[in-house]
Amino acid sequence: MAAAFPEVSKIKYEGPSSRNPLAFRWYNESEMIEGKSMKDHLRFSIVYWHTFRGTGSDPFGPGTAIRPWDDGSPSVENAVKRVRVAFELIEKLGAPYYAFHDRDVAPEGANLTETNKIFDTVAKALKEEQQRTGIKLLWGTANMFSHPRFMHGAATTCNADVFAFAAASVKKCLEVTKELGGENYVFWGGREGYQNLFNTDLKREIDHLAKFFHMAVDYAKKIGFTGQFLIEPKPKEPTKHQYDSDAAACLNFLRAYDLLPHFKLNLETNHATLAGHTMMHELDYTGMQGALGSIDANTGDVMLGWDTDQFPTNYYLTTEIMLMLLKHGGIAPGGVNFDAKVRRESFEPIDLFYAHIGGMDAFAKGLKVAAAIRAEGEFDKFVKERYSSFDSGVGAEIESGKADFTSLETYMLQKGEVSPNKSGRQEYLENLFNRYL
Ligand code: XLS
Ligand code: NI
Ligand code: NI
Repeated sequence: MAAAFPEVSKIKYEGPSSRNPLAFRWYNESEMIEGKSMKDHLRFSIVYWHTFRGTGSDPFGPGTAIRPWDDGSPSVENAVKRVRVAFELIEKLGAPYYAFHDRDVAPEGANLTETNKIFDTVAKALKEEQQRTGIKLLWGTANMFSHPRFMHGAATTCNADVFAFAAASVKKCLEVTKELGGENYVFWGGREGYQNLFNTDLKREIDHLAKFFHMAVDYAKKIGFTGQFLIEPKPKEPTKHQYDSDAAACLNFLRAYDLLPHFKLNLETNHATLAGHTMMHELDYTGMQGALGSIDANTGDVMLGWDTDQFPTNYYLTTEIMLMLLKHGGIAPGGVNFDAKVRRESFEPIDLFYAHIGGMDAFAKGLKVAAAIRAEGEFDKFVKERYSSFDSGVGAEIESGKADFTSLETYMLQKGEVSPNKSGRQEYLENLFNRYL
């Protein structure tokens, strides 16, 4: 097959002074940072859905994207042709991973048997390309939100047949993910939520969701799939309330239903924003509980309150993210997965390269800045000092469990008033952060 991007050769690192828009200025995959290569820190992954299936459509109009290799048909031939193009792009970008939904790579057939057969055919092509290029599958997932049958949800539907269909979809997708060596398996609960509590049995739906996840864990064990299970929190869109609304809600659900040993979280920047949190918050909250699994790298638009899934280009954001990934011991076996799309106006194939190069560079720069911040240790020193009253005396007694209300009252009656508070120095610290950028 002729190259889809003949005008683009392998994207190279040319350094910060490069003026070549088809080169990396920061992403130098073999550069060592904190004893590990950039490639191993970042574990970049390209998504199949936005990059190879995105058309640029929005609620106000149809797609605009020009994709000369794609005839737009739901044929198997077209799906296989797309696989070749996908791997050409991923290889030229030098990303080590990719991720897909079952329905991104393979169209549905007339019935489940046929659908599964088509999936196997496309999976064969994916495997060939993985072997040819060395590119690996970061995660697979089943799309259980696009087809009309999932209108009331998948695992949280009111229709038991739909639950069964969803189970069959995940079973098949787990088998294919295993066959392709996928290192994780993701659940984003597209329609697992509600629009109206007047028609919803909240408890029953959430119980069903937990049952569904336990079935997935059992089946993975049965077939020997050892990849990490991940849940991807998102508060709204498409439903007005998603059950996996943010990291705290997911972790509470997993703990309540005895699923925490089997799941971690896949955190997405734009979802954190929609939940009213910063990505840094979601990462730290999840990381402190040992549940940080992977990230979907993107960003929203400050002027738009929806999941615009734009490519991240803001160094401040990527530095905050990388600070958290380094703090919590890295992202493997997860990765930095570009769940991001070129905007409707960027409709030419070459825009796919500009977008990914910018995102990869932003994360590489963020990694370098985060490592510099950590090397000097100013923030750590400040935070340590801020809590130093808990290192000895009454603070140490509180932390060690020696103190109780009575002993603390005795202490305070004696002392009369607290030691003076110290400034939080927020502006000082924000200025310090900018010094590294
Ligand atoms: C949608 C989600 C989705 C998941 C995979 O908002 O981000 O793309 O990552 O189902
Ligand atoms: Ni996502
Ligand atoms: Ni999203």
